[in-house]
Amino acid sequence: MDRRFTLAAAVSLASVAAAAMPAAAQQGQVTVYCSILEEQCREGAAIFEKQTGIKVQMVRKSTGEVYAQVKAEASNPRGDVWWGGPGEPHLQAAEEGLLDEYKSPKLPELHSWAQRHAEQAKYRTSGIYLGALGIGYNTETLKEKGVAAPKCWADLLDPKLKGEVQVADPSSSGTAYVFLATAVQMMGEDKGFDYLKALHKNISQYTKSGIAPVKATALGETAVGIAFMHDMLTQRLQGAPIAIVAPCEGTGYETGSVSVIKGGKNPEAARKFVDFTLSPEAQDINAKLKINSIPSNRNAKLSPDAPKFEEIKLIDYDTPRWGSPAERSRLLKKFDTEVKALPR
Ligand code: S7P
Repeated sequence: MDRRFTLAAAVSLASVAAAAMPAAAQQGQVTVYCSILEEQCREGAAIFEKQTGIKVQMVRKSTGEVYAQVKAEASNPRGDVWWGGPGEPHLQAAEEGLLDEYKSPKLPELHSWAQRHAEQAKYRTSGIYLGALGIGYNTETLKEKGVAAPKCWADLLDPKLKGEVQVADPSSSGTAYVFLATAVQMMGEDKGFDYLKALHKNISQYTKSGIAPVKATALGETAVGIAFMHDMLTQRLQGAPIAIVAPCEGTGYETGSVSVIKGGKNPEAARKFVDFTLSPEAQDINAKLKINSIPSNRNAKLSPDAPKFEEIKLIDYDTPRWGSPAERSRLLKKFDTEVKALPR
């Protein structure tokens, strides 16, 4: 038999067989712990699978929950990538040796703030978006209750708002941790905790996820929610009677992050997924879903509706400091014992 013919036939048969196989079987898989919103996670997975043929196993959890899971799984990591959520839990995980260093070739396409974030983290996490923290209130509910519209953090202490303010729990939610760190940084630790204790009297519940207070405000289940301004804007663009406030005293902000989990089973696919999250294709998902955080890739679409950072009084928020293991663990413990445990 002609050996060349046999080889050529074998190669061509193999290509036919490969073409008939599902793309995922050819390219492997990646497990992504996703801390942005469910709809963003789903859309991202679909685009990435189509682009690469790599099958995405997506698990959506709040940022603090993913941090706890990655830590608990450290001796046998099950996740490959951690996509999204404020930077502090990512930084804590990085410092604790739970994340891999990865210098994505996409980094030069990013805004300088995102490049700085990656550099400060020794490339164990990278910045994908910015979002400013704010107050949202349901205009109809507030009117019914005869409460003046809040303009400042201090206004949320109004006794008329008893049981009418929602924010998430900072242990599970990255959003709420940014709120806790903002209060401490803006007011000083003692006054910040005094404020949180006073606010506690008006809190109806500390929700697990950061987005829950936004949805509750949109539905009028709570009069006031504390969360990222762009998430409240999404609800307003969908017709909810939500007004958005950049607090008069100033506010903090998040650096949304992405990281490769150390010891994951699919490191190559993980790095590809990180490259994807830093690309305009992934970051444009936000514009499509009307989620108006500020993308880190200079070529990604910035929605004209996005909250204008230059018009918001931002504090000099120190993400690396509040993301250090010592500070984050200490603040969370103090919040649990000195604020959450208080009667209301
Ligand atoms: O991209 C929208 C966004 O809200 O998703 C993340 C998410 O809400 C964080 O959830 P937790 O607070 O529950 O951890 C935010 O980082 C981001 O702005």
